[in-house]
Amino acid sequence: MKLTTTASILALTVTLAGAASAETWDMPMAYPASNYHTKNAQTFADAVADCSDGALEIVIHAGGSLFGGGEIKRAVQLGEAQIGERLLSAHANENAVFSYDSVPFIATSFEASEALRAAALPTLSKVLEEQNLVPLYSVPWPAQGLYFAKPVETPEDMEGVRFRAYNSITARVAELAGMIPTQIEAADLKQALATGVVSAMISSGSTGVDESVWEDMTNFYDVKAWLPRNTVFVNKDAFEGLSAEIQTCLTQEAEAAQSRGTEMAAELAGGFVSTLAENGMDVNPPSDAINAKLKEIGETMSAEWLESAGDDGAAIMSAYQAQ
Ligand code: PCA
Repeated sequence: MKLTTTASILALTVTLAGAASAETWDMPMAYPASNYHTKNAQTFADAVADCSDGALEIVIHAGGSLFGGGEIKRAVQLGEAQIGERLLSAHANENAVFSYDSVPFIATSFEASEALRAAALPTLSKVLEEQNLVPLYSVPWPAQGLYFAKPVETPEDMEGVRFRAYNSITARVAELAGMIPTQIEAADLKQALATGVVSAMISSGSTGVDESVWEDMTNFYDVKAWLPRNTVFVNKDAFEGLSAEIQTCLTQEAEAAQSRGTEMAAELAGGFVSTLAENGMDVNPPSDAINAKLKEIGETMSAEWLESAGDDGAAIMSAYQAQ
């Protein structure tokens, strides 16, 4: 009896000591728990718990529940959360480099998106580091298509339509097409559609399925305009506070998460579009007239992006073209 008590006290002491040295990080994410980005991040968090022997626990807060999409980056910069995931292109107002992945028609396949990611990484890391952030991994969304609540065959059909934007690039596409953009997070999209605040958007089949947008929209045009990425980054001080072993555990699992997430996106892309059709949406390629208009918009926007992203932007694009 005495021995058992001593043993249990010992065990308790060891557990408490272990718990005291373990670190817990909050990881705010903007998209739903069911989304593949979020599932992939959960696998990443589990793998980090594993390779750090429980010393680093990452707790995921999906769907904007801890910080809304627009607040995640700042929260991690300030250390209010240690790690987070964000659609970085939504911060192009701070630095145009953040929207390197969303310039229309520059990279329109998974392969091209991967080449562009690699080309941009040195510049992106530099810019993020100046903001006290270290990039860990990024995963693409499937290619972006246009959603409407009516058939749209000509550029005139787009005029005056209220359009959900998720960053300044998508707002600019809308503007150049004569539509009226409002920036709305995916977490607020269903309500905005249901109440008629917006009736169109550009996004992937993934978000269309996550938000069952067939309840409010009827047409999907598979434009394949670009593949935006979600980027996972960590507060630089938090990262530097880790031991070298745990830093390696984190960066190795991040690398694995990037490949795994990219594969998930590519495998799921076709099914998302089929699900839109199965739920009654008309899925079509864009008409020639719409295509021509979008190409013209793309050219305007490429020139605008290069102008606003300056030398950093030029470095990214020439590294991309050199591949
Ligand atoms: N889904 C996200 C960003 C890009 C995408 O495909 C969204 O609509 O918010």
